[in-house]
Amino acid sequence: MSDYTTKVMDQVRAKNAHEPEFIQAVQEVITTIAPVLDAHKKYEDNCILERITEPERTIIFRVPWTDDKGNIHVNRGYRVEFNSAIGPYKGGLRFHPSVNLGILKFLGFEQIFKNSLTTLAMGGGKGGSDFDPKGKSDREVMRFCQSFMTELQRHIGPDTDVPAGDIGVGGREIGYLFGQYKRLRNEFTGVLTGKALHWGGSLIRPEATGYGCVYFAQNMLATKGDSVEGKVCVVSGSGNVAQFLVEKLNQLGAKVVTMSDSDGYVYDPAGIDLEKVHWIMELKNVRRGRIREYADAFPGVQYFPGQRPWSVPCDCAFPCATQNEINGAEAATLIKNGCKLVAEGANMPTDLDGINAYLEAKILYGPAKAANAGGVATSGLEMAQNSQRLNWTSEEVDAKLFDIMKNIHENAYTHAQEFAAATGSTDGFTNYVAGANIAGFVKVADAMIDQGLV
Ligand code: NDP
Ligand code: 2IT
Repeated sequence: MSDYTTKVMDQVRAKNAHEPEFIQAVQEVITTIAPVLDAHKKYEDNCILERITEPERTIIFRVPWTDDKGNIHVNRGYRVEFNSAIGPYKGGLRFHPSVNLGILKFLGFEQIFKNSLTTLAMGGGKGGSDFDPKGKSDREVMRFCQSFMTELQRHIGPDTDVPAGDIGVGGREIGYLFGQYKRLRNEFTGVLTGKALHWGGSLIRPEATGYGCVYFAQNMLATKGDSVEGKVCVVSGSGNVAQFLVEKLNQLGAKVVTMSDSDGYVYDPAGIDLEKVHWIMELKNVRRGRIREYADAFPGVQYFPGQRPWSVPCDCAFPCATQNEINGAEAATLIKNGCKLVAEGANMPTDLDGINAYLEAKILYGPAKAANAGGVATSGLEMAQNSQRLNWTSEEVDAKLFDIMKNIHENAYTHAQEFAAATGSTDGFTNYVAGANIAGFVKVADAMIDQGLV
């Protein structure tokens, strides 16, 4: 690290001492963009790192709501409006008991560079609440969403800040949030993405993160003349991202042997085929059940309570649950068992030791902000359709998603090669972490310089 990056990293640690996930996300970016900072002094002269690591605005608010028995509950709501250099703030809302400011700052920070990579005009933001939708009735979730939006509505808008879903926020929650926004503001606009199809949503948005992640994996494999066909795949999670990722892997001829939730994982040596993954969609999205029920429903399946799936031998791994779900030891186990590709559907699922293990082993590693950018990219396509008051066909949206993922791969690949010596991208290896971070950073940093000290 240079003097400049060391100084900024020290400042970030001191200022955000109680936010380990945020510090981790910043460290990953700052250490890998060092070559471009060394090559172009304008970034240091304009204090870009100091500015880009500080959110433009952070909103924290009380969310009071009543349960079905009339008891009062109070949760904390957040929106981190991190960076608007290249477009309105854009990023999901997460409802999960673990949510705190540090986690949302890491997610918002990642979103800046991810959105930049999509090629669309979107700044970075993230929000959410420590509310736990699990075990709540639809009416309780509705009352919570209405209370949350009653405050959030004054801070967002289709040209200001456009939230979407993330963990714990799917079609049901987006519906309740949109309804309350419309009622309070008396306007029907594209203020949220992930809407249902018959009131402004885009075809393929539910599928986009999972499909996009597989397209990214295909692009990485193509550089080796290979494809996902016939590959044994280990997947974590069983929510939105994991479901459609497993669907696409099946469509392309891969075999998926695990899925999980926060209670444990299932191992199905026969493969979680299309019929089985559609059963999981019904289990998770309609009955809101647990993954362990899969082991009772299908023969030959083992359930491992309290464990993550990374000890299962595989060709490819797709973490699609949450941050830091693969540590250094788990990454080493994956590699030892023959894993040749990791593509991240979740945000920051691998810790810094794990990333180093992938890079040392020189496997194909698609970091989150590149590999899972298909979701927010398709949100950008939903915004475009809303602005035009038109709906594109699923073939049109999927083709655009496919092209965007190809471009993101190319962009990360090219930037890794441009700084080959510094990123270790030699002898046929590509450091996509460095490539994606540099490509995402340069566009935002140059826009910040153009727009002056704001
Ligand atoms: P969902 O809420 O639909 O599903 C989340 C899945 O991950 C569930 O299976 C859940 O299990 C599991 N999970 C959540 N938290 C934990 C935890 N602490 N430990 C173990 N398992 C956990 O969310 P998504 O599928 O939308 O999101 C999954 C990941 O993908 C997140 O990292 C998200 O930020 C990222 N992402 C999502 C995008 C999107 O468009 N939705 C876009 C890009 C990234 P359980 O049911 O037990 O909680
Ligand atoms: O992490 C992410 O990119 C998302 N949760 C999707 C954000 C969006 O605005 O669609």
